[in-house]
Amino acid sequence: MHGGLDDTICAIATPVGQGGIGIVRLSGPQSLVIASQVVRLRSGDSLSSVSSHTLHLADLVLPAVGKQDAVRSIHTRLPGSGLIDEALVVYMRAPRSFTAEDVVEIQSHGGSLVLELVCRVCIESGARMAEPGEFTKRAFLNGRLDLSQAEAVLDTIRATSSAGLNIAQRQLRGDLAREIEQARTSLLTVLAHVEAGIDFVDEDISFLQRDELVRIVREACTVVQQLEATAQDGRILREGARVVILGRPNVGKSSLLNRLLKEERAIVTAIPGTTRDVIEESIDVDGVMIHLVDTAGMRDTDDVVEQEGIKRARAAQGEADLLLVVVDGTVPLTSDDRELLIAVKDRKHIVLLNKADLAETVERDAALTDRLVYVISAKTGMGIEVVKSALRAQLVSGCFEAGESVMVTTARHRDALHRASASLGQALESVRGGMAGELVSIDVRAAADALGEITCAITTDEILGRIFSEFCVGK
Ligand SMILES: Nc1nc2c(ncn2[C@@H]2O[C@H](COP(=O)(O)OP(=O)(O)O)[C@@H](O)[C@H]2O)c(=O)[nH]1
Ligand SMILES: [Mg+2]
Repeated sequence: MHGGLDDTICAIATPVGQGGIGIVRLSGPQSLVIASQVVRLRSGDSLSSVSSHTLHLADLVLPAVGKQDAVRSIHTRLPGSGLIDEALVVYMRAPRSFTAEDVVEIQSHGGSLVLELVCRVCIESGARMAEPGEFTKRAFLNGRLDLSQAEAVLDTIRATSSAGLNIAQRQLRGDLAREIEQARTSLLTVLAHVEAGIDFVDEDISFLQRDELVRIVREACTVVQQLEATAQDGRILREGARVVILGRPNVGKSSLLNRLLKEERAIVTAIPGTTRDVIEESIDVDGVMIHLVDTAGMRDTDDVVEQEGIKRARAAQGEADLLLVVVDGTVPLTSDDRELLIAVKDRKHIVLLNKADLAETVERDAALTDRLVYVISAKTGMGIEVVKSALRAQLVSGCFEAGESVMVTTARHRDALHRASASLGQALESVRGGMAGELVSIDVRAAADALGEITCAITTDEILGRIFSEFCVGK
């Protein structure tokens, strides 16, 4: 990725394809000059004379054929008037823009040729094609967003559930960053004291001071551990949860999937072995996205297609956040049922006794004790709403529901918090063991640095590259 901020970047900021409106975005010192090559204001004024943050009607035109071959080649693609489209154009003067640089956004009709031509002219006029995520990266490098906020831009774009969006928005507004920075600052204070010669084990200093330092470290440790504990929920709220439906053939797995989706997605027949592939669909349960996976029933079979299906079912089982084990509740458990129940014993799972509309559900079996068990009918819908609530409750602990607490959603943050918490634990251990202040401070420093990675007070090109490469061009 190019590092410099002195060039002007350009990209189509709206999705590929046809749309009512499409936006080409320019950011950098030459934005106005470059945009002027393609923008002719209807008012007749020059683009550089408009007030910042005002919208102007304009024609988009090809510049006169110059010496450059590139411009000539655009002309051959658009013979005639040289008119590309009409547009609304806005100029946002630095630093009051997304990137904190001079930005021009050209809002034309959303045809891909139109947007491509506008981009081409901008590039022929001196702009550089933006790299994926480069606008957001500039916002970060120019100090308008910290790294956790930049990541929240991506989370906002990708959010598929209201809960995920809610967390992304809180993070974008700096809630996570504030909490992290608070903990980090207090650790830096501790370090400053230690470096100034105050030692945790020094007999000369007052207990008050020493205890105060220990208290600060302990407090930071609690904050870090609490944040780390939200990571599991956070990931599920950000990415959704994978729930895999398992059970022997014909117990009603596909019927359950259809019932949960409220559509006839999977083929249901009375013939065992109907589902041979892995079918995946998503539902939103009260703001939590659940990716449901229907699988081939587990059994011994000579059918090679079904064997492959069962192999895939096993693989899906491994990646699941939760397993829904379906059994036919109208008959006693079979050996296949028992085998499956043993296999999922240590996994998060819910057992569903299906077909309750047919007959009285058979008596409780010892194999079902100490498990979450629900009696349902996939056919009539009985018990399904209860199952949905149970699913959600099992997947997220609900700590985000309060609307107050900050949550951690990415593996990168979780990893940094984990290291910080380990270092702080070590520091407290050293204090208790009567170690010298310098030794304690090594761990406190490591913890502060790990926290700094989240907001990027501490950063490396590698971290930046990894984060921004996840974005698409134009963001
Ligand atoms: N009466 C009744 N029949 C059901 C129920 N769930 C599924 N079935 C029937 O059981 C058979 C197998 O269902 P299916 O969903 O294909 O099972 P799968 O093989 O586990 O996916 C079909 O004939 C369904 O109509 C239920 O709750 N009640
Ligand atoms: Mg099926």
